[in-house]
Amino acid sequence: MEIKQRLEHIAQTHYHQGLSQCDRKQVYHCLLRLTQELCATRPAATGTRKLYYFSAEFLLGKLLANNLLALGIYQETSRILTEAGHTLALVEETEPEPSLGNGGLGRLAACFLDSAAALGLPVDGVGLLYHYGLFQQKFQQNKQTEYPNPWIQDESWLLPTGTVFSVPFASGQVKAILWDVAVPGAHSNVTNRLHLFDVETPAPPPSHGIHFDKTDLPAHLTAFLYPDDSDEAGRLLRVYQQYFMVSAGAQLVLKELEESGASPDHFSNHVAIQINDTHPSMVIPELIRLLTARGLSMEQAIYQVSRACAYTNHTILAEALEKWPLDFIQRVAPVLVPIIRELDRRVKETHSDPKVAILMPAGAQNSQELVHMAHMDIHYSASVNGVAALHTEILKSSELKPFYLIYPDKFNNKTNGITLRRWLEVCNPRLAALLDDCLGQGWRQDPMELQALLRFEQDSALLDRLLAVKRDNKAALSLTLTQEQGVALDAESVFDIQAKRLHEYKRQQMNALYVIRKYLDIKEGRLPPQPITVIFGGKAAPAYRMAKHIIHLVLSLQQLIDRDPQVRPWLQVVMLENYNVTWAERLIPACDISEQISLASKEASGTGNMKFMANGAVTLGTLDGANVEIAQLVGSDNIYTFGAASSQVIELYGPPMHYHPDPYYQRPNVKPLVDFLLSPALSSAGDPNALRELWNEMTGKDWFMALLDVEAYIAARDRAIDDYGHRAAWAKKMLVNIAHSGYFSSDRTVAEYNRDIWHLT
Ligand code: 26Q
Repeated sequence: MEIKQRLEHIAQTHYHQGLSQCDRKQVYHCLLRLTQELCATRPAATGTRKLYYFSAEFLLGKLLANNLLALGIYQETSRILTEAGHTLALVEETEPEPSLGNGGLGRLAACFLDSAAALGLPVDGVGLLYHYGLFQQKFQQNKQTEYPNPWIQDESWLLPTGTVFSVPFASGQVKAILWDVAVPGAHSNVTNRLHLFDVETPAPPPSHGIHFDKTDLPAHLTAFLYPDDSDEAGRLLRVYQQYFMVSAGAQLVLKELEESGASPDHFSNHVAIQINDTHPSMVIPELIRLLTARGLSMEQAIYQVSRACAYTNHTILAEALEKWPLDFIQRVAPVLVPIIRELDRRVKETHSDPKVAILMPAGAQNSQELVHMAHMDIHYSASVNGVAALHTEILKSSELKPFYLIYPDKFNNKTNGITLRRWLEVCNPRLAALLDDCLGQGWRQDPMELQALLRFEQDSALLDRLLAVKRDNKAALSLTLTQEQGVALDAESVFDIQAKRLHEYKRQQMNALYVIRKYLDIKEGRLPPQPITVIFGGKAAPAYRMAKHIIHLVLSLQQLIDRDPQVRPWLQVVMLENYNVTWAERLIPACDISEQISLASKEASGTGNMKFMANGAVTLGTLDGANVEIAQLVGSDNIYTFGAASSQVIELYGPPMHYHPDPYYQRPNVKPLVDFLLSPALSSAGDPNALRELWNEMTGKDWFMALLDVEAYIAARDRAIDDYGHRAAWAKKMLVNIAHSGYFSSDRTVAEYNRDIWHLT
């Protein structure tokens, strides 16, 4: 049946009326059903091995448009809806965004599922079905407050499977109910799956913000992603969640293996497991447990699991490397404790260096015996990878050096990527159409073909069209922002955007210091070459005090500037509320300057940097993470880099620590900016205590060295904003960035994982 007939049929069956009589929500549900039906008719990808991507997060974003695109019916559906008096883009708006992720690691997992399906590779995701997801961010009194995000509706992408496993907690067996989300592949005919586990009776939403009784289990196991872990109950809950995910996931892996007729004796010939950071690390002892229960010896089980598993590291921040008291695991999943002890015993038998042990005895630093999750992963995996060239080098030469000396062959780099289907084709149809006009459609399947754009570098007509696309996207963003948050933007100004989780190492505070610089300049009559719009988006972890203070600083600046008629025509600051994938899809196509200003060595890769680049923004960044590779590709004329090099930063950290902010703070160009936090002007909009605390931190500690780089940053940013005024030259920079973004396709990244680690086909 044709798409049109099928849609009319679905509308008649469910709503007893034609598509044109349906309201927007009903049209959405018709499309949801049609898409589900079409996905179900496609086979799963097959191969000699199957990869399970275990991740605490899958930051999917809305699925309708991407699924229609993958199924090859986006254009046709759009036309059918127009004929029926609807607009596909408006129908898409009615879809709630799944709330199963938090930041880069979760979005990477979603891009990988999309790419694996497109490449026809047998890759399924395994995770948890969080009912209230990551919190919803609201601003009150210029501060972040958190609310649950109940995103699951009766009709959704979640498919019941009927599959149930039993997870053996210390407190008793808990049922894990399996739900699936279909992942159709573009350019392939397959549908892969994302497997999400839930408890049998999930808790209702909490009545006071995101606060709930963390000991009320199992109902709350799947309530929130990353529940507050500032107390012991919260940390225990994280261990409960992790074990629930990996135990159910491991049982699913073995069920599918057994159904395929293969023997657990040859587990690793058929199964590969990617461990996305350390949150799923307990899958290693859990699989060993389940394989020994099926008759393998400890020796055989360890061998099979170590050959199947691979570990991806996403951070070198020491505080983000998970170490759990063994006692927690004893209290949650005692069945794992003897296995972890055995894994540790074997390590200690061969390696005397205490730095590579899995179990760290209670001692001066820690009151309890700790399990170092990353260490377990490295010893008992076949591969350890970093997520950008610089990151992998830092892992090898410093953070994980003792491990690299033991296992040089395990270490490898897989520079992150993004799916250009979502991050260009779907989110920026104007640019996609222009690229089709210039290059044909081949770039959609092979993004390296975008390089052919370089032939148009001198083509002023094309450059003008590129600028027109950007202007239209900026106007569209302004409209949406006005409708949804009551903020109008000046589409003729330069749009400078920093959108990412709030963290001191990402240095949103340094961006704010630039805003203060401009504010003071304008007050003193020094006007910028053109009006500047600075947009921030991002959530702070609810218990991360300084990150919340930085949001408060930005919101206070926003209010101060909005109310100042002298400054406002030249400078606008917007802290967008509840930044998520949907907002990213609107912001990124509208960006001129992409802020990627982490302290060098601290951002493992970044993936927003790649998305902005592919949409014709020019990066202003440090030589950190994948910025280094962007700089190599586009050349120094087409990126603005500044700041201390990663090697210098690593030196400064010591030990001993060689950095103190004071000498930088005392500089005449720096002090007034930082001291503005204490000014009566800002205090009129903000909370003096919060701003004072932030000032204390910035002048007394400045752990991520914002004051070290701030002068170089201001100079580089001024230069970028000056250059923006030279429209033709700027358009060339945009073009060069788009032309080189093909390398950052996650299709390339996933193909590399398959070639070097997974060996699926
Ligand atoms: C750690 C300890 C206890 C509880 C939670 C955590 C925790 C939670 C989330 C640790 C890390 C995360 C998320 C990390 C993350 O998103 N990392 C990003 O991964 C991207 C994909 O590789 C990179 O591009 C980013 O540079 C990296 O920051």
